[in-house]
Amino acid sequence: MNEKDRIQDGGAMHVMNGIEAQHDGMIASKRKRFVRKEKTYEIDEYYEEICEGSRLHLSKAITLLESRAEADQKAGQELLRRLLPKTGESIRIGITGVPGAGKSTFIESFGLKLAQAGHKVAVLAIDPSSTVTGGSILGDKTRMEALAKHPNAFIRPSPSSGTLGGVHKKTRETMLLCEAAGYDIILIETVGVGQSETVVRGMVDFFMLLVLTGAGDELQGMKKGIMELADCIIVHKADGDNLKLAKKTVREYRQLLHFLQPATPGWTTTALPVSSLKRTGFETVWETINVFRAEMKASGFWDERRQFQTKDWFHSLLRDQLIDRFFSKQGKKELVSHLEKQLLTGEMTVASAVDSILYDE
Ligand SMILES: Nc1nc2c(ncn2[C@@H]2O[C@H](COP(=O)(O)OP(=O)(O)O)[C@@H](O)[C@H]2O)c(=O)[nH]1
Ligand SMILES: [Mg+2]
Repeated sequence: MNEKDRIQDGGAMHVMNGIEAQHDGMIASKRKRFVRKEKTYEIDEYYEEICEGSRLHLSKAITLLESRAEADQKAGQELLRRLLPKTGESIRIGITGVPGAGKSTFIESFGLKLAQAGHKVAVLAIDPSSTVTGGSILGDKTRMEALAKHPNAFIRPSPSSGTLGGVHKKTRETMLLCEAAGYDIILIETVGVGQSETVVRGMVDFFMLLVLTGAGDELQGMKKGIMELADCIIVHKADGDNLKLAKKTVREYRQLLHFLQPATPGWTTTALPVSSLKRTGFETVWETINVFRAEMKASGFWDERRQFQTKDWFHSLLRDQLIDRFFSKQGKKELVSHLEKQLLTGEMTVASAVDSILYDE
C-alpha cells in the first residue's frame, strides 16, 4: 500500500477547497501554503486514477459528490457520468439489524475473509450517532481496523446528516464510484432508523438481516415487514454458550419464513447461524449469495431489479429536490407554520391550505 492510499479516509473528511501552492521567494522550497483560490477539477486525472483503483482519488471524488458546494457537485456528477460505463459489475449487499446485533463486526470479519480471497471489498456505512464532525465515525473505523488496513478494502463512513430516510443521499452514487474503481463486493451497513431498511433494500441486490438468539418473544414482536425485505436471516453470535440456542433460533426462523412473502420472487429466504467472533458460517453465507446471484441472473430478475431501482432512485431524488427547492424559497416555511395554526383553529381546511401554499406564488 502506498502512502497516498494509507491516508484514504483522512482525506475524505475534508472538503478540498484549494490547491497547494508554493511561496515564491527564498523560502519557497521549504514552505508550502494551502491557498484558497479558484478551484480546478482535474476530471481526467480523477477518471484515470479511479479506473486504476486509487483509493485516494476515490475518496476525494466521494467528497466532491457529498459537498454542499455547487461547483464540487457538478464536477462530481460529471466524473460519475464518465465513469458510468464502468459501473454495475459488483454484488451489492445490504446489512441491517438492531444496534448491537454485530453488523460492524460481521462486516469486518466477513469483508476481511473476502478481501483475503482476492475480492475488492467496499464498505459503506451510515454513522447514526455522529454529527458532521462526530467522533463516533472514528469509533466505527477503529472497529473495522483490520479490514481498513487491507489493500483490497475501502471503508467509507458517511455522517447521518444529509440523509434520505436514514441513508445518505449520496450512498448510491458512492457505490457506483466504488464499482468503477474495481470493487466487486459492496457492503452497505444500515441502522434501523427511519426508512433506512427500505431505502437500502432499494439499492442492493441481496439484503441480510442480522438477528440474535433467544428470539422466541422477539419473533412475535419483530416487524414482519423487515423480515420480508431480507434474502437471508443471519442468527448472529452463534458461539460459546449461545451456540445451541442459536441453532434452535435458526430452526424457528426457518419455520416462520414459510409463512412470509419472500423478498425476491423465485428465491426462498433462509436462516443461517454465524459467529463473526469465531469466524464460522461465512462459507455458507458466501455460497448462498453466489447461488442467489446465479439464479437471479438466470431468471432475468437481477437486471430487472436493478433497472427498477435506478428508476425508483430517480423519482425519489426528484421528489426530494422539489421539496428542498420549494422550501428554500423565501417565506414558505413561515407560511406553512402560519397555515398549521389556522388549521388547528378550524379557520381553514387542509385542502385549501395546501392550495394556498402551492398556488399562492
Ligand atoms: N459473542 C459474539 N459477540 C459478537 C459477535 N459479533 C459482534 N459481537 C459483539 O457485539 C457487540 C456489538 O457489535 P457491533 O458490531 O458494534 O454491532 P452493530 O451495532 O450492529 O454494528 C460488540 O461488543 C461485539 O464484540 C459474535 O459473533 N459473537
Ligand atoms: Mg455498527
